[in-house]
Amino acid sequence: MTVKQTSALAGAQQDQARAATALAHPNIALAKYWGKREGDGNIPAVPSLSVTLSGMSTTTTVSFDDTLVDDELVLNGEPQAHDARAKVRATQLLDRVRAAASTTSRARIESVNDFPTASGLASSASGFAALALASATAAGLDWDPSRVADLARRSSASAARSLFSGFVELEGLIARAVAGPAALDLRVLVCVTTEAEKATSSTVGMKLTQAASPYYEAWVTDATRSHLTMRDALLRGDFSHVGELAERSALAMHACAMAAGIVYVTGATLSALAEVRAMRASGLETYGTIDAGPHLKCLVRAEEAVRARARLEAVPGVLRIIETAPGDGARLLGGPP
Ligand code: 2P0
Repeated sequence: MTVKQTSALAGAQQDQARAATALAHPNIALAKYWGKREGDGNIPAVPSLSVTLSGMSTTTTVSFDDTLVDDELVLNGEPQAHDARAKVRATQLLDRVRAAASTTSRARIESVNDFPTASGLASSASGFAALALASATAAGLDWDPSRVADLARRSSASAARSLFSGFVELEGLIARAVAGPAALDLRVLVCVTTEAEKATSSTVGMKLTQAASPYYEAWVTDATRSHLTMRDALLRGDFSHVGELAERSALAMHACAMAAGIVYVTGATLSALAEVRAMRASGLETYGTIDAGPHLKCLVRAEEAVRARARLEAVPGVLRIIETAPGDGARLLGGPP
């Protein structure tokens, strides 16, 4: 046995691994964030208002282990290469945790999504929320949700919102719950149009939009104003007004991005949106929203979800529907062993 093997064995025997598992749901923005403030810190240029969605989840276990020479990431059962984008982003988050906890230990991360990854279904939101909570806990940091949200935001701004339950606002650095899951009797029907990863990440799409869209300034002005109007409508429990503003926010965001050449929608997305609008015209009140990917999300009152779902299932290009509802923020499933 070499000296290296002997010391590795001794390290394993002393096993100082500290572990925690966290579960987080993705969220979708009803009032969208698109664009970042100048400078470092990953701070959104506009406020956003989201709903955290039960019905889809990421579960992540982080184990700090003094015997590791590098962080390891296994995503949906697949070990990620040292320089894979997901692995690099995970290590950046862990580096912040290590600095705060005054440790140099590397960590093993195992993360599983029960829905398509990196295709515009907010897997980075639930992924970084779960990773932030699990890693801070595993490192022994006794942080409140706001502090964990700030850690998550630095990796993916929308992830800060998944720390909280129900309807959540992200304004500058701060994420906070605005209303609980029962504030609207809402269902969100996620119309999955592909299982593939998207070609342009949100981060890149935002940069290109800021650099090249002639409508970017108008977007920032309009998004800031309509966020406040939406918050008022939400606090009144006004489904119709929240829905109208949500559909408008999504279309404004995509119009702004499209003017810079960034197109996330496909024919299937637009077919599903057309069906949402046809339902609305015929008295079944539904609204559509679209994130940085080709899936259409349909907002509908809970008691009308079955009817809307049947109509959307018949739309060509809609592969399947995931039914979600306002849900809880990120939570721990297990602490240090
Ligand atoms: C949102 N999206 O408010 C908007 C609407 C997608 C469309 O936030 O660059 O993964 O990592 O902060 O948070 C998705 O972008 O982007 C997103 P980064 P993130 O939900």
